[in-house]
Amino acid sequence: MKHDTSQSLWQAANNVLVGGVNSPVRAFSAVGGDPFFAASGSGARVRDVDGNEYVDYVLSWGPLILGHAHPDVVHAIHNAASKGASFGIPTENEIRLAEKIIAHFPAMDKVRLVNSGTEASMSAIRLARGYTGRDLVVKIEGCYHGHVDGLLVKAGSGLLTLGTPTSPGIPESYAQCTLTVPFNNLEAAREVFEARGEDVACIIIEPVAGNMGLIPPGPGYLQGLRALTKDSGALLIFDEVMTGFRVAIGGAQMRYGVRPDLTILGKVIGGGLPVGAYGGKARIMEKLSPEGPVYQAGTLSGNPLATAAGLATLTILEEEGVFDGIEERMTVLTTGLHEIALETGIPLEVAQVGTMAGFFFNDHHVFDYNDATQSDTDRYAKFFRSMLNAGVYFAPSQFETFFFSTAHDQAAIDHTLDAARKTFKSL
Ligand code: KE4
Repeated sequence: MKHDTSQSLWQAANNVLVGGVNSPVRAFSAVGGDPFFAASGSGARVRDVDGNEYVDYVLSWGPLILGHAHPDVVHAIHNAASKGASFGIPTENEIRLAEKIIAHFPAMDKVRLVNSGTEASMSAIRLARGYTGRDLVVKIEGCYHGHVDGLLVKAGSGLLTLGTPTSPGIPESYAQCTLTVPFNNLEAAREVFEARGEDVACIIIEPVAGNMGLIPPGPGYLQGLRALTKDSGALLIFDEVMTGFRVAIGGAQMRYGVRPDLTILGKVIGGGLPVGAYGGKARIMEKLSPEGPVYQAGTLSGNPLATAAGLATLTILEEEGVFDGIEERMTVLTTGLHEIALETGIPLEVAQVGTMAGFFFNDHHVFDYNDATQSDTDRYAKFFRSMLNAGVYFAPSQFETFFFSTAHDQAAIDHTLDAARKTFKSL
């Protein structure tokens, strides 16, 4: 594959953009080599500036559940743009998108649209603190909720030890309000709530972890967190930025039958344009400005182009059989990958939940962050580069998830499995 144009753009990018990118994971640091530059996308495939084509399993990190440049989404954006890009005045589509979200997420009476998952997480936590009058936040080790100061925190030495920042620029005082517990460990969470429950404003979790690779919740885990928070008066926040409209059309809360107090959404609800959202019961949401005292605002929140793209996406996704079709076809791929690994004797832990999946080069069951970090990241990097050279683009990190769309047809699956057969032999 030729990469001359990508290479020259990469040089230019590094002159003016930090690390050549606008989001760190795009720099391919975890897998080596330099990123390609996207020129266009169509359906399941993305084409780079040198004309190389790849079956795309990153799909802009989840949003493109209808694939690239779906005609209905393109038309919706074009139609909205022809009437004006932004007003900063209420528009009807903000109502219609919120109505659709609430129809699929009955744990929400009201929604606030924002511009990113990070903004939604940050705002939901402020609302939880404002509603409960408490300061402590419990987060789950390995879960990611955007670059929120108080959540870029690693576990303290003990379960009950307040966190320490994982990034410079975050005051110790911020981390001192965050406790971190392991994923899938209800006992650890129980210990925190027994010791500090009355000070805990909320626990925030990716109900299916997607940012340490993909790790589903163990049996009863989410239900257990629901009970703990109910007893202590803390709010349960499901960060469904990735899992919303992905692990089920109603997200993890539909799939596992657990209703959180606040839900965070993003990605799919914007159809590829910048959207985040958070919502919950009216008694909580009414604390938010302008109804209540908890302040949050945004110039481009509910932007007409983004709401149009989101509405077009959800309208197709909720059509009879569309979501199930994606899930069923993705199972053909994940089953095929697992079979190839078995045939070649390469230990591969594969997990699929709905229309998202992950795999670890690991010979143990991966149950939490500690297990995930035991995976063979060098082997993942080799896998990634070999598959990329064969025209298949998986996430440029072992600790990410991959996604499917309505556009990933049998031809895309066959191409991927053929490439995997050759790749696994080289690992
Ligand atoms: P954004 O601020 O990037 O829109 O959303 C942050 C976020 C919040 N919650 C969850 C569960 C998320 O997965 C994310 C963002 N996901 C990453 C992929 N692991 C986005 C890719 C990137 O950072 O460039």
